[in-house]
Amino acid sequence: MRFHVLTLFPEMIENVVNTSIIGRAIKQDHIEVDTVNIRDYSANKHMRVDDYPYGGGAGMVMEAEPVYRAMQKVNEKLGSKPRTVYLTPQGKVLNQTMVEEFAQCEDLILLCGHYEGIDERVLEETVTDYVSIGDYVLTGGELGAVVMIDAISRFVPGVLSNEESSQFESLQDNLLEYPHYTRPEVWHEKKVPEVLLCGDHKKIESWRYEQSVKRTRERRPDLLAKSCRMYGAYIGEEQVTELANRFTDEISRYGESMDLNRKKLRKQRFEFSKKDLLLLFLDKKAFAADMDPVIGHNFTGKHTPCVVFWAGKSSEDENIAGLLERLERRGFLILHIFCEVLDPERFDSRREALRVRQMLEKRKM
Ligand code: 6GU
Repeated sequence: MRFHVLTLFPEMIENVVNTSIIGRAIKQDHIEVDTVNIRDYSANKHMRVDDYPYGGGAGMVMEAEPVYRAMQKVNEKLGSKPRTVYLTPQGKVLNQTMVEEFAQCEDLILLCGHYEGIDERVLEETVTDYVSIGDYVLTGGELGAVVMIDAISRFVPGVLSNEESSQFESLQDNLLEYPHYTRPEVWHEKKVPEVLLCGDHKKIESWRYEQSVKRTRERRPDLLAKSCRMYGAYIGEEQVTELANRFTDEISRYGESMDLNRKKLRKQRFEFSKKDLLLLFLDKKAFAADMDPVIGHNFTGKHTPCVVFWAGKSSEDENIAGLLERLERRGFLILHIFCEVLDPERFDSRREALRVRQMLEKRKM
């Protein structure tokens, strides 16, 4: 991935990105960070790039032309117009889903403003996204740009080692991380929680989940309101089973798989709440005669959101249409039906998980 940073202070970017993990990623060619000094594109013999604001008021405004020329230079070099982010406190506040979305880009232009901002007209012509890194004001966009580069690069293959892996992200479930401990077992008379020494992974995982919820409730109740428990239920051939498990692991650290191929599970009753999310993976086998009655009859929702992955071509398929209707009658809100995505050769679980997360966020806005 390549970042192109347009700024009046290139050294501010360079000093940060050539350090630590991002510095290593650049040396190993996993990412590239090019800086473009907007001042080099000044249309003025004194290399001035700012002027007084029309209408009066405090401060200076960056002129449109130097920014435009710098931008054109980058676009010409690339032979395309990549997504172009203007870093500004007037932008959408950056979050982990946005970070993952930007990580899908091959090239990304980051435009940093200074003074009171940039002439609106050049922004209208060139900028695709307005991003802020929080509700406070900085002296310029450079710190925002390096924050974005750092957060995005973590998702570029090869940037993190196995130990640094981004597979289980804090925040992917809209939960904060649980507390961590290392040796010694006792420090300042404080003992490491007993459960972490017991060796029972199921128990440890469930303790960590509780701790995450507790911590999120105390420190970030706004996040907790957005978090939901994910259930990946599937019926189908082995391939669908594998894919459903892979997806459930990808989208949530604490996701639970439900194998509805097992008769026992199809008979058991399940009640889902508003805070759950049901992910249903169905191939054609799900509608075979011996599978009927299948899903829907033993599930009850309470405005429970539900996303369906269906092997067939269309959601109007008569098999699936009946099932969807039944689910809606039983208290589920069908958010989306992904058709023809269950081909194990082509299924990109990370990409699909991102799509579901984007959908959930849109819904909660
Ligand atoms: Cl990206 N830029 C500036 N100047 N201030 C900010 C910001 C960005 N994000 C929050 N405050």
